[in-house]
Amino acid sequence: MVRGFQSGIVAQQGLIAHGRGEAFDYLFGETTPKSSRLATKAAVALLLGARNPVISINGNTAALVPQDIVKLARSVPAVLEVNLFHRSLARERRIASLLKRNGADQVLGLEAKARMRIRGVASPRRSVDAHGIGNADVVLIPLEDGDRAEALRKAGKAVIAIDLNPMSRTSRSANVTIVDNIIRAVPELLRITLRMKPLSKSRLSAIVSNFDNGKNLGKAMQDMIHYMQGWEA
Ligand code: PTJ
Repeated sequence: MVRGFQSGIVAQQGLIAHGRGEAFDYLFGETTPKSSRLATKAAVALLLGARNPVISINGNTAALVPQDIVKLARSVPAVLEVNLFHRSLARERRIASLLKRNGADQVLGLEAKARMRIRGVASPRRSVDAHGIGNADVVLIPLEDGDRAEALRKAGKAVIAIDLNPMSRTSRSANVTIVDNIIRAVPELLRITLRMKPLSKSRLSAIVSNFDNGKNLGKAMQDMIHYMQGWEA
């Protein structure tokens, strides 16, 4: 993250956000909670069943999992779009070129002409690519702010969040929340995508319908409590 900051990929605020995430990660013993395995399957079912799936990329995501996020986009396949909270054209360009160096053919989010606005978002994240997030039915938003997660839902999109805080507004407003560190969650999404690819559309949609995000977030809290109860100095 420090290297990502020094090379202009990560925003200053991204370092603080990372610390917030790490604090929660300690409460899970820095391992993938059991509850997130179910969420990962539901997320993959949503991605594989989508017409226009898009993966939204911010500075932290680009710095932490540049290679695996590109591999995930290729294997679904899904579109990659740079969408920053603390927006700057220079950082957008650096992130897009980092993704391209890691194998991405196309990265949306930089073309000023293609911009459209998502209603109800005050931050610069409201501006999205009309051919990317604007046209998406399913959007994966790692480390997102609550306003845009809610606005994407209101715009009729299915939202998949990756967020270590099970109580955040983003976690609560997503259709599927993977409560895990992005450095473990994305490789796992990739592994499960390759495994679930042969499943039929009806099987994928059954997996999505059987998933209850509110209930699963409750399980994530239980996972956290369970870890802390078993901890001895
Ligand atoms: O690059 P930008 O300009 O788009 O900015 C990105 C940040 C992350 C700075 C921006 O989106 C932000 O401020 O996000 P928040 O509101 O802090 O939300 C980030 C959420 O991600 C918080 O709930 C953190 O607990 C969580 N988080 C932080 N690091 C990780 C994480 N979740 C999973 N894995 C992590 N490594």
